[in-house]
Amino acid sequence: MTTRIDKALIAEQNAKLEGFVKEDYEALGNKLAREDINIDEITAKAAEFQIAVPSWGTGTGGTRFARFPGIGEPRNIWEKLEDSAVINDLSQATERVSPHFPWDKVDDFTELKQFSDELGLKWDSINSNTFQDQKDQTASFKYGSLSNTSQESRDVAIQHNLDCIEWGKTLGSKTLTVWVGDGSNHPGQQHFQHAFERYLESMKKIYAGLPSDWEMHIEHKMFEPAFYSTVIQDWGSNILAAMELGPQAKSLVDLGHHAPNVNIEMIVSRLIQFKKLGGFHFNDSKYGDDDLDSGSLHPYQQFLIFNELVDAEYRKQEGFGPNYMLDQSHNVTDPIESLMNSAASVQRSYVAALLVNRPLLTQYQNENDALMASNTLKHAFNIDVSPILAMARLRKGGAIDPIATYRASGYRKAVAEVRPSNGQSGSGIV
Ligand code: RM4
Ligand code: MN
Ligand code: MN
Repeated sequence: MTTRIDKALIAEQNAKLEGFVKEDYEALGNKLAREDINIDEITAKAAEFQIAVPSWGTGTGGTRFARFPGIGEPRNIWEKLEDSAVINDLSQATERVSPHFPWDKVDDFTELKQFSDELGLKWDSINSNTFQDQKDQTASFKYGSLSNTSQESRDVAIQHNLDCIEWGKTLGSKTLTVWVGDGSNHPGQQHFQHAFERYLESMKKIYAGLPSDWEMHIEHKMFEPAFYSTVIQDWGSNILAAMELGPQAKSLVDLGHHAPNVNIEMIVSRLIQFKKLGGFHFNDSKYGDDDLDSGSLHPYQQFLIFNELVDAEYRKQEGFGPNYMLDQSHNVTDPIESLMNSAASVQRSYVAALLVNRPLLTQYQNENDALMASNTLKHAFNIDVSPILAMARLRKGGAIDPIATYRASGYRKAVAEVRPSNGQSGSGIV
């Protein structure tokens, strides 16, 4: 049984707000017209914007200490898809789901594809998982996967990634995202160069199994689960690996995987310049890989990243077209609400970046007018684009206020009836 949000409820909730949205939209339209911006063109672009939902994000997350599950949590990929459909129905910005294997492994991938088709969902990048051992695994990942000193462990990890490609083909995906937890916890534990060599040798075998129209996205992460060094630690190691592997290998930027205060937007620019920007995992962070909701803490940073992305779009930069995905851990909120909120937050940054007066910015940059260049960006960032986002949703049949409509639907309570808890409340990052 699939519980969906009743279209009549969306219409009823929208009817309460439609008049106000139209008024605000008209006022914003007049304001933007004074800057020679056609609001409807921006709204059309906002409506096209899509960001993928991570399948694991639909469940309540946790920390190394504990996990406090919510009611009606999805217990398998079928239920995660149902929740993803709700998120997309209301937000109209998340038609893709990014699965994680083997967590989401099923016996019949054709059946899974049929189910996602019925829900109007598509599949984004496939995430492999070699950071934990699976039941009956023949060789352990305790000391790493693709870079393990044992050939046997490396082979298991390589085969798992090749399997992911096969499953992804049935689902219609075109990307494999590889993040490994490989690294060390003690100085001297690992020979840095040899570990990286082993990683590259393994990755070359996976790359060789990539269909010609696929990309492989490499995700770096500074720490955790290895706390002294990780094999793909930063964007430097990441781009080196991507360059070594070939044009189908690109780098993925997870916002939480950098050292504090790193200039992520500049990294994005470098990756764009060298045709190596594969995609994003959006989230926010204060200390490390906190997996806080996107834009909840550093909305200006998120905007500055989109400023680079829109700039690349504006310049028609060759080979540009990154995958956008959320990757957050929802420990104290309803994951559906957080994902809808975050999708809108990222969409907001994109739309605000579309409002930057680029010829003027270029002029200020060329004149070395630092203050006015900076003000040009701030001006766009400070425009409240909420009416554009609301109108984009309304025009596509979504909810003007996704969270209010979701709460009015009673969805979580309804699914709690048919999804009794399986009693698992162990700790864990996801
Ligand atoms: C990692 C990383 C990966 C995600 C896992 C669950 O920190 O962000 O993208 O697959 O968490
Ligand atoms: Mn990630
Ligand atoms: Mn992470």
